[in-house]
Amino acid sequence: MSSKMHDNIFKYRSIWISDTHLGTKYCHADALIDFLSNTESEYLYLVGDIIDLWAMKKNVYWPEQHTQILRIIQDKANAGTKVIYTPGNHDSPLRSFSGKKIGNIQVNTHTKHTTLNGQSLLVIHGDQVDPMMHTHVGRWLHLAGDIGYDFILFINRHLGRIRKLLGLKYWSLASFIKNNLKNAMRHISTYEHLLVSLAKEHHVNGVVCGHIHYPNYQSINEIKYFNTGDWVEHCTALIETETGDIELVKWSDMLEKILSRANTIKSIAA
Ligand SMILES: [Mn+2]
Repeated sequence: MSSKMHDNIFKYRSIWISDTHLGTKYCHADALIDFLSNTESEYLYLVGDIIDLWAMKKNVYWPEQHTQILRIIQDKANAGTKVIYTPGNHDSPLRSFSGKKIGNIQVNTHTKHTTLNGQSLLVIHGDQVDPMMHTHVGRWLHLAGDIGYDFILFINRHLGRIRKLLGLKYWSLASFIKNNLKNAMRHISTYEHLLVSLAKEHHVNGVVCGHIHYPNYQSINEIKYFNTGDWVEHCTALIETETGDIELVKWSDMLEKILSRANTIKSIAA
């Protein structure tokens, strides 16, 4: 599927996306192009790690679709969508533009959004509170994230054989991963609580962030926590409906709706 299906535009008051990691091969660029082309909003928040300047230092991967994504965003800004970019740790050099505009795109390290029903939300990438960012474990986790699942699957396939060749006893990668998952879940929970504390310091009703690639929403101590997820794995976004409610949306679900609507029209026509 490609680009615009005009009859199926999803209209929202606000959209938040983060962690698209343009400039790496991990970005699901086709899905992101379709999402951006099939949605309209008054506000579009880019909640950090949009362009992965950090990864591009090591290796530049920039297919045509990545330019197209930036162009779609730019066109939206030029057409009147309020586009606000709150850079993350992978695009932190852009933080030096805080308070300024790049074209029609407003850059801020963090910002405040008020929903139609009066809820104030702090919008921030989130690495600012990440305690793991500066530890060995944190760096290792981030590195593992960068290497990705392909590598883990590759190891999984060959590890048993290699260990046998080396005369080592059986060692379960599965339980190793499970233990690491437990640590990861603890890390996520710590992160969520730290952002809620930050929201409290800013005297707001909630916080919208990204960074840990874990789409989620919940209330912690009466503060709303929203994480947009990412476009590396989940292809998710947060949206504010035209009545002021906030929802987590998945591109795959939206695509299914578009396709089933198209099929209904086709069968009516036939
Ligand atoms: Mn990040």
